[in-house]
Amino acid sequence: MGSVNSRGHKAEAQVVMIGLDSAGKTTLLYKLKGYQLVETLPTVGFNVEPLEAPGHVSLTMWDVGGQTQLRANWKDYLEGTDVLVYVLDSTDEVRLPEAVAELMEVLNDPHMASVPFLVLANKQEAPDALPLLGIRDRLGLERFQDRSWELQACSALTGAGLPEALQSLRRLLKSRCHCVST
Ligand SMILES: Nc1nc2c(ncn2[C@@H]2O[C@H](COP(=O)(O)OP(=O)(O)OP(=O)(O)O)[C@@H](O)[C@H]2O)c(=O)[nH]1
Ligand SMILES: [Mg+2]
Repeated sequence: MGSVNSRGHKAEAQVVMIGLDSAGKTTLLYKLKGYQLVETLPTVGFNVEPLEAPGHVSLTMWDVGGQTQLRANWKDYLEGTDVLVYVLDSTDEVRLPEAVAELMEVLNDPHMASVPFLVLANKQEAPDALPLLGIRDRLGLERFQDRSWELQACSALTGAGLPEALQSLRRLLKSRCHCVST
């Protein structure tokens, strides 16, 4: 994955987005691209789109299907990842432990050693969404002292929190590759 510019630096950052089915990954990708919102279908395989983030950061964003039988394929996308984006459905309290367990498994993959990650607590505009602080406590991310991570609330539906999510991505990429200038 990826390309190299004339100075031998990576020209685009590789961002891999995963999370349980129905977390809102495809909706998020399309919202970031500025596409008209349409009702999505569960992703079988992946979607990939180039994306320009603030500060002239070029991203290639991979959106990988999250249905149970597809999760074994996640590891095929991890090599060469500059930042992992993990999307949570903030309204799905029942499956929060499952979402956390899947995240932990991915973070243990050898290709993910020292890769920074961004957790997006999506669907925050929904009345039954768990508040961000509650989600933070349930994730227990404080145990990851040895790598960079951020947690951000957002709504792929309204777009709230997405500019902040892109800023988080930029900060996390800074520590990772030469595609972000100071
Ligand atoms: N209320 C609300 N619904 C959302 C939001 N984001 C996505 N959804 C809805 O959640 C459902 C699933 O969204 P998708 O984007 O297809 O989910 P996904 O994570 O790509 O799912 P898979 O492709 O199966 O892994 C759709 O009905 C979306 O409209 C959000 O921010 N708020
Ligand atoms: Mg999808």
